[in-house]
Amino acid sequence: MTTRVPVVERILSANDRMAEKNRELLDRTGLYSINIMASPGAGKTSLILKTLESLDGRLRLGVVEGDLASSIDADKAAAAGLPAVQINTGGECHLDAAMLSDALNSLPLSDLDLVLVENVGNLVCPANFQIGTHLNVLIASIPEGDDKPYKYPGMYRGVQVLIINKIDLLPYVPFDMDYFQRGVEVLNPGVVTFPVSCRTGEGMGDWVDWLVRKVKERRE
Ligand SMILES: Nc1nc2c(ncn2[C@@H]2O[C@H](COP(=O)(O)OP(=O)(O)O)[C@@H](O)[C@H]2O)c(=O)[nH]1
Ligand SMILES: [Mg+2]
Repeated sequence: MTTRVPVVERILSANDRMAEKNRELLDRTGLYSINIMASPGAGKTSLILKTLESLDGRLRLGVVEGDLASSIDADKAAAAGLPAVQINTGGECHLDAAMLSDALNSLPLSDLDLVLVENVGNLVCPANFQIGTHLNVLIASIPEGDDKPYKYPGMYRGVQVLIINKIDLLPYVPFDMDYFQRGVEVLNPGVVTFPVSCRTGEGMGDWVDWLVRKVKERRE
């Protein structure tokens, strides 16, 4: 008697298939890409602008901005001299792979090294949608409070880099860094972490040096 061996295949959703296509396009063009996620006001746009400044020409950046409405963030990136595309999601609380695909088509990909994607600001939906980028980055900021890893575990689990922004506010805002980091460690042990201030520039050197190494490693 023959026994049937169950074959379990991952059935790709339409979004995952589109995310794979985005990744193929990015890889074919030799581009590295980052999905930046955080709550509203944590400093996503500020990180993009400060990263541009700190890179000082070492990488050529393009920007995709995701918001429910307005082109405020893409306008800021464009004013800083970056090729930028704004996605307005209407009511959606996250970017999806089809939206990123449209945005990539509007960027001069062959002139770029790195695409920074600012996802819609919240700590829930973006964690559940792959868009095809290479790296997921979460920005936590000091005024949000030290309990967020405990309250939004899904977001903290799925990222490869954690940026702790607004460290210039540590003297003024109650924030127990040990408590925060213990919460992160349970969800995402050893996650690469950069404490920074986009206001003063503290910590930005370590972040951009790491980023430049990451982009170069992929090319070798
Ligand atoms: N004190 C301080 N404020 C910051 C820092 N980074 C960003 N901000 C401010 O936080 C607010 C929201 O920043 P923004 O980059 O627009 O956040 P986003 O909504 O995540 O894109 C703005 O008023 C920024 O000037 C920082 O490191 N320190
Ligand atoms: Mg923003």
